[in-house]
Amino acid sequence: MRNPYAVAAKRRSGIAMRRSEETTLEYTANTTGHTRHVTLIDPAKQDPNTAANRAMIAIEAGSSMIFVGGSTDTPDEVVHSTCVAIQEAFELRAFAASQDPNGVESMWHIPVVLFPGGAHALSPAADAITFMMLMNSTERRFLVGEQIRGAPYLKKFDVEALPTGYVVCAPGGRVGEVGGAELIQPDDHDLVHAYALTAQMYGFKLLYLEAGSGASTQVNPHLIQRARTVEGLTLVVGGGIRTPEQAKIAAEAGADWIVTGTLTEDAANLEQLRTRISGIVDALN
Ligand code: 1GP
Repeated sequence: MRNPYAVAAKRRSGIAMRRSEETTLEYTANTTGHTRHVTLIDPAKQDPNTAANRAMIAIEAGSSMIFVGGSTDTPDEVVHSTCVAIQEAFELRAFAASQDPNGVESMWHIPVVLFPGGAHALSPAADAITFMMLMNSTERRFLVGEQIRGAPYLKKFDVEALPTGYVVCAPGGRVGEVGGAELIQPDDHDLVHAYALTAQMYGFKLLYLEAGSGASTQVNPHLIQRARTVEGLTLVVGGGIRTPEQAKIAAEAGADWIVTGTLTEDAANLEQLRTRISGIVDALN
């Protein structure tokens, strides 16, 4: 049963609970038979209105989920206004589609999911959060510390937790540095398998293999293949994916979800963004 306080808080935020029939965890489980695409929006890199416009283009181009987060030091208020702007935009589009005989309302039933750098980057307007253990961090803070700070807040605001094992692979980028990660190297096949098994045994539902935002090379497909052999995990792969060919490599290796962020942030305009995301999504089908 839903927490009435959280429902009221979401309504006050302009969130009309578009996705009440299916949990986000159910949505992320791969029952579609093909790899889906996540658009990552970093609230530190654009204003909320721009974020909402980019998110709408991403969905029109075939993206199936929005992650909000990325930077390590974005304050709550900025994350929250970005989530609200995206939710309101999707709500309006869903309503418009419901009034149009040719409209497809369900295409706007897209979860807006926090992808936090820590317990500071939260919002009650999100549908869910990748509730992550940075499994190969050497720092307690990223293994369990930030999670302990964030959990009461998420409970209070009824933000659904997606239990996620987050594993940073070389080159790792800023998240590898800030997170104190012992990077998984391209030939660490047994090690990534051990991490995947550990994630499964902890009961995590998602395993996110991350090369780092803007990485010069994507996660080695052999690492994805090895992680794929562990059952019961939804496999999310991101970092350094910029072309349809790269997306296809990750999809064929077994990724359930491909995340791209940088290609959205550095698109010259919305039409270029549409072309880029369509190209990636087409390569996954
Ligand atoms: C970062 O995996 C994501 O967490 C996306 O990376 O910015 O390189 O697309 P990019």
